[in-house]
Amino acid sequence: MLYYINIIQLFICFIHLVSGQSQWNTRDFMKREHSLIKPYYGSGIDIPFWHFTGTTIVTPNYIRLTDDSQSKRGTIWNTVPVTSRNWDVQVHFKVHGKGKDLFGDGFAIWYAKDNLIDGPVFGSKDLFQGLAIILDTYSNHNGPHNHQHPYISAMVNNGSLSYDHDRDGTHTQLAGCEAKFRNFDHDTHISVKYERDVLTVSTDLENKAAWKECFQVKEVRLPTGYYIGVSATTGDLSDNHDVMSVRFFELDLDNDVDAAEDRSKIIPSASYFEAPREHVEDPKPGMSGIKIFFLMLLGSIAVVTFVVLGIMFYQKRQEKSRKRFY
Ligand SMILES: *[C@@H]1O[C@H](CO)[C@@H](O)[C@H](O)[C@H]1NC(C)=O
Ligand SMILES: [Ca+2]
Repeated sequence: MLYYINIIQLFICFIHLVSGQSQWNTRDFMKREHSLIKPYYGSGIDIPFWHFTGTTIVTPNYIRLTDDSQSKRGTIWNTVPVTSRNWDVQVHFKVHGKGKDLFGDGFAIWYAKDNLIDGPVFGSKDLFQGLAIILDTYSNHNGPHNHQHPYISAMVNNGSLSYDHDRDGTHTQLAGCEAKFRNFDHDTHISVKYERDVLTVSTDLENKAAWKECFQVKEVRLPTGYYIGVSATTGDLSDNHDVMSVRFFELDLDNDVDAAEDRSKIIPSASYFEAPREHVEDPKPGMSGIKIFFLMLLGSIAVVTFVVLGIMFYQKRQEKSRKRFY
């Protein structure tokens, strides 16, 4: 019997493997010069095509951008500009730490003009040019929020917009989705696909080897010649932010009429921003206890007076009617 169950399990595993692979790598091919896969080191002391800065450390099995301690900032950047117009970047990552309710800050996947410049936006520079996919684990906003964290969002910037941490970037995001991606034992993946100016972000967080769409945005215009990167930070709160692999697929599209257009000089732009959110004011400072007490006292006095007056009025009328009766 035990033997029989084992065979079934093995078979299920096999099906998972096969179906998983067929869903992932289709006819698109991985470009080695934009990918980061094990073993990370080539023959020399450098990782071919990649540089890292800050607290990033490279181990045989993962690249740790930050460990689970405060005030860390680490990045890893591809050093070869992307010439493909249509692509899919798949990042195998792991965010984990001892914090059960408090952890942060998160990490970002970049397609940006400037690589290797550290800064305050999840480890990389603000006022960037390009695309940021932000996996924000900590909600900085004190007031009511329209979504839960962890939260994945996209921001496209021509260098003029500043990422606002206090609002968790909600005023500059194109779209977003809630996604619990922390502290899993199984593998977690994200795919950032840019195809015919449509940006699609999907995740595989449930160990199903299948992509689940997080959001899709049309009419996103990104130039060629930018760099792929991943960066992370911790602040007062922390997490381990690990990258296991980055796989870059050039998408081979049939009849791509625009393929000949030179996109190297265009400025990053997006037509659709998320519908402006209802602007929720932060709560006003509450009334002091004494004020509330006096208001309630005044209220009770008013009620009592009203009731007493009512009773007096009623009695007077009764008296009057009695007098009339006799
Ligand atoms: C840059 O983006 C801002 C905000 O979306 C926009 O107002 C501005 O016109 C853009 N500048 C250029 C040069 O495209
Ligand atoms: Ca945040």
